[in-house]
Amino acid sequence: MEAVLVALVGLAMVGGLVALVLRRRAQVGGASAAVSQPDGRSAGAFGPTGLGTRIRALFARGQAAPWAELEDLLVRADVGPEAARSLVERVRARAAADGDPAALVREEVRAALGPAEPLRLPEGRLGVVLVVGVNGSGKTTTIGKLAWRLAREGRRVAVANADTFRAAAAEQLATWAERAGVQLVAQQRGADPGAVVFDAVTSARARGVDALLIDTAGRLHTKRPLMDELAKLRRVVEKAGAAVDETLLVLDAQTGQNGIAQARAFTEAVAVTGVVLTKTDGSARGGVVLSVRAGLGVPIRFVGVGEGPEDLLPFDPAAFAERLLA
Ligand SMILES: Nc1nc2c(ncn2[C@@H]2O[C@H](COP(=O)(O)OP(=O)(O)OP(=O)(O)O)[C@@H](O)[C@H]2O)c(=O)[nH]1
Ligand SMILES: [Mg+2]
Repeated sequence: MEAVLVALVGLAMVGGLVALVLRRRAQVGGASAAVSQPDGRSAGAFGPTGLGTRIRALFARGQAAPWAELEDLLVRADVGPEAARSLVERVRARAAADGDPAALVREEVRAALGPAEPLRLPEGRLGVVLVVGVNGSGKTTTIGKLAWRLAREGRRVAVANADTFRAAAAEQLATWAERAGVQLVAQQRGADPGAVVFDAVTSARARGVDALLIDTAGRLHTKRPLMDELAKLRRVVEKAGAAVDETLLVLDAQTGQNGIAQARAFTEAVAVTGVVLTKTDGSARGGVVLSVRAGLGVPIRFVGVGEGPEDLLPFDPAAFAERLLA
């Protein structure tokens, strides 16, 4: 009897262990198959806008078709003049038949943003992400948070500091690499960014890294040689035997329409594949999301909602539209 009991307990323990191992594999595998799937939390990015309330109040006044006022409300929420005009046109065309303008605005915002488009990294070979943007937009912080997220999803991650211009840049990235538990490739200040990138790709390939995130120096879109340098870095990645899979443009949500104009120059100089909209935690003007989508034609991959490692959320358009027009 005792022997049977011992055998049963033993079996249960082995069973538990197997279940635990299987669960761990599923977690890692599941996460890496679907990189950064939207989790709906990005709806918390911007503070309450009150836009839905204002739109409903506008139409409740009984005044005949306040379309100009609606357009004005949208522009003030940073939607951007062109995107606001076309949004109002579409709502107006449907309003006679469909009723509730606030609900129509929400539907049209959703449609304008399209589906969620998470970061795309390859499976089974090195994925390279180049991170670009103007000074202080949040590039280094975004790399730190992204490294942290990808490492938590079970990927082997490395970060490279191609910002050899600013004295404190390497130190800042080193702190993030340590926090995220990922490998750092850096050289001394003043080194050629191309050389850093070549080294980083070579060493990442040798070590079987899954994702290499490259930080670049902040630059003004008006400085031609610096913009050309970004194109050069892309070629260096190729020379080292890899390819840039994603070029993320980091954009400060608080810079409004001026930021969009700068961003457009970036998309013209380098093949930007996605935008990371940072500092959305300090902004109530969520309309900037629409300006980015309409003005740049590039999907928003993530939103930054703070300075901590967990403060980078996959962008969820549906949840965002709900919240903007709540
Ligand atoms: N609140 C908040 N702060 C952020 C966010 N992203 C970045 N920051 C802060 O913005 C400041 C600039 O961030 P960096 O990551 O150094 O910006 P950068 O683009 O690398 O700057 P340069 O390398 O000088 O061009 C830092 O104080 C960050 O902590 C965010 O999503 N929310
Ligand atoms: Mg930086």
